[in-house]
Amino acid sequence: MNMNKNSKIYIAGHNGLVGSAIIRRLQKDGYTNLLLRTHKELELADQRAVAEFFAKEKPEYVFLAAAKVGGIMANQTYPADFIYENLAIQNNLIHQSYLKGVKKLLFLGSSCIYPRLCPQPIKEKYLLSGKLEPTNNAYAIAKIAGIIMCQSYNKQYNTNFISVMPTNLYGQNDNFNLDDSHVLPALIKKFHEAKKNKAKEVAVWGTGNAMREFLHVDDLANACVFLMNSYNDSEIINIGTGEDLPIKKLAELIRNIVGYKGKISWDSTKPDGTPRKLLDVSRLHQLGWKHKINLEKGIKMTYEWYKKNNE
Ligand code: GFB
Repeated sequence: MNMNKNSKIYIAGHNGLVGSAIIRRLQKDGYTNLLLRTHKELELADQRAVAEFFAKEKPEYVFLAAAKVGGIMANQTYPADFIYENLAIQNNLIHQSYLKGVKKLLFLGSSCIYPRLCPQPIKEKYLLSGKLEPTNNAYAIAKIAGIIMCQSYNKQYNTNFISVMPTNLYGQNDNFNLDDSHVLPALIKKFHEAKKNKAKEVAVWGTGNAMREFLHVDDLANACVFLMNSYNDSEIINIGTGEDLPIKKLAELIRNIVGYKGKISWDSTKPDGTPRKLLDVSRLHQLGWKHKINLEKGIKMTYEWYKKNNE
């Protein structure tokens, strides 16, 4: 079931953080027949449009990297958008992949699907063993529905739809808009602007005690191509580094990389979210895959990209 270099591969969401990294990886590996559509060209929430697209283009492999995503505040503010748009997109893409005989589909979930207080590091088998984190349960339920949908189609229709669960991601092409971004890009932007404007202090959200794991998106793309070519099991599989750190340490690391000399203040009116969500990546390691980009190097790469593309 491995892709060959001229397989017709559709990357849904190719302009996003994950989709654009998967494109870079596939092109580097010599896959030449990539099928792409921008959001303007194809509304993935539109069932008829997606059915017509699949009938016309007949992709053989699908990376389902299109989703409505965002950080903790975006999830808390727009839960209806998160659940509606993600269910609509994945329902259409998974169902059409089945109807049109797609050879294999890779569905991207997220580490927020796991229970808020499950044992750490989190094993795939802990899914649905407890209450979800309230700040993002709409998004999490949508992603869990996508997982169960892939597993149900595999069972009933003998499809080959795999579901991968990445930890928090960062890297080039991330969203740096402070209202709906994730923490790492938000802090790069905050410290960069504070340095430029000689601000006295930077407000960081929460208490800083929440622990997070961060994987560079180039490593994620590498893992997705590896799993598309080697993993054919319905069980979900975690993708991460297996290391985490407190937001407090992350803030100090980014402040030093940016070279900001001012103070850090803590805005406790903002939520910490789940106290910890470190993934157990031993199953992925047993398959022979390990991340390559460590956090400090990854942040430096991302900051260089940010300065070149946002100034
Ligand atoms: O990255 P983040 O928004 O998402 O927040 P989650 C991570 C931690 O960073 C929280 C803190 O404890 C935030 O309070 N933080 C500190 C900040 N300063 C900032 C800031 O300026 N911006 C942001 N955004 N956070 C998301 C889920 O949870 O994880 C998504 O809501 C998705 O659905 C994603 O699953 C991977 O890691 O808390």
